[in-house]
Amino acid sequence: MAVDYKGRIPNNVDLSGDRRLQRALEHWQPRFLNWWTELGPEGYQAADVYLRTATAVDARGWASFGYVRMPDYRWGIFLAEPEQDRTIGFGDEMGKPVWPEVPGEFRAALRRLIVTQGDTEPASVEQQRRLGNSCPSLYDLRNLFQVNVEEGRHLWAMVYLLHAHFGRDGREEAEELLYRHSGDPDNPRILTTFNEPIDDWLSFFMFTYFTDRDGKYQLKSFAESAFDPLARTCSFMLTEEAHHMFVGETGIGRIVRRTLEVMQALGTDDPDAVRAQGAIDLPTLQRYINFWFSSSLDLFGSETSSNAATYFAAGLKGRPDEATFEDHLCLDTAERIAVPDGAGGVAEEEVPTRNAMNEITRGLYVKDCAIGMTRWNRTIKRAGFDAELFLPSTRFRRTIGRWAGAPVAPDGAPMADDLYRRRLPGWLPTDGDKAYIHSLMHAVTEPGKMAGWIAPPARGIDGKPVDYEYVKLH
Ligand code: BYC
Repeated sequence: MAVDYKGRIPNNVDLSGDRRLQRALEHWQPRFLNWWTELGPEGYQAADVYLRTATAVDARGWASFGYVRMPDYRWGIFLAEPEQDRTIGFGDEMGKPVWPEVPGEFRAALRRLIVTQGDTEPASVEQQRRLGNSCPSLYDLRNLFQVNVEEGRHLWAMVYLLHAHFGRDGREEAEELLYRHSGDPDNPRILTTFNEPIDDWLSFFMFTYFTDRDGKYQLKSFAESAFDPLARTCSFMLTEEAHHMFVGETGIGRIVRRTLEVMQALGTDDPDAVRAQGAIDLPTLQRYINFWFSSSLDLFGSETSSNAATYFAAGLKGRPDEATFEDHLCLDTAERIAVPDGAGGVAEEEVPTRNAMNEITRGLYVKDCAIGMTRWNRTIKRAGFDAELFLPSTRFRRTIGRWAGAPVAPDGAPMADDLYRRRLPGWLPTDGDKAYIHSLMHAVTEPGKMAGWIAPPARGIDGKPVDYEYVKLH
């Protein structure tokens, strides 16, 4: 399906064939650009950034690289190729043709899901807007901006669905997406994690590792949707999302490598000694992992959810890679899930599988998160140290779901409430940790140079060397 780059809004949805929709989106476009100027990346708007832009949606060559000033980025509307005769793959409507339009009875639920997804995209750009001023290298600066422009495009993806399929309500929701702001006490973003500040690069890498990975699993669930335009738009978003998680995984991996170099040179893993050399000690990394992992777990919703059961039954939202499951109806099956027993311990509860969909998806996510941990721990072992980074228990520091507020240690052990409250601050980044991390954040903008707390990447972007001038500052 050809991509039309001639119009004001690049697209492969034949926008010029629907004048009303085109006009409505062209009306929204300057608002988006105003938002980008006010709340997008601070500084660097006039810099030439070596960015990839989507030029086709097929598996080959959808990315074209070149220097672009961010405000000139061609944010467009791209849906994956339609699958001929696609049928609904799960739930009560299984086997029936997928829907090109929203059925009236599911309008409110679908709008809510699309708005929640859409809200996260500009939120993340807002959260990260000041990071350019303290980039560890031009390579990293470019990656930050790549992530930012693509999150902006993902907002376009959701706004297109709202405008094209939800009439006046959809247009109003699209406006609201630019009025809510991350961390705004009066008008916050919808989901908790998207109101957390990201004002240092360690948090950025944690966010792209843990929170963008929630994005991967939510998008995979939507890629199964019976509402075909949603499925197709999310399939395409997933191809872009992969790079965001790459940034997180390699970012943390490079920090670990640099820390290990310092530990080896010193012959100790003593945090103070490591810090004295300007690297980030492993216990501090663990505290950041504890924070961002637990926050991201909340994004899957409650362990038992009638919302999730309804979405599955109706065909609105499936499980990630639904085809890999045997039973797509889940009518008479049950799952055993761990819940607080009310007396400080853990009990097992049997719940209908449909009500446990959030927990099933969270379980897949946790396994995926563990892959990076294994890789980093291997590096630590190879360097001759027996320290280990770990994922805290899924019951630790939850604010959503059955474990919300439960006093549980990072290793999963239930504990007395007052002891938990006293110990919790020590398991999370402390004020001292934050002050130390912030003290490391100084912009390094000479091509090929790296800040002292992070190792260089193994290779550059698009076959270019690491010392390529990824951002031309003028
Ligand atoms: N914070 O039945 P429950 C991404 C609400 S990330 C605040 O447990 P449900 C990205 C919930 O809305 C992916 N509120 O949950 C990453 C409900 O409210 P109401 C984003 C929360 O509905 C990085 C109530 O609690 N996409 O793309 O089964 C950079 C009880 O809900 C939270 C999506 O999330 C929370 N953490 O599932 C850029 C997909 N969790 O109805 C982008 C769309 C729950 O009582 N969203 N609540 O007012 C959904 O599918 C579902 O809304 C959720 C919740 C999975 C979030």
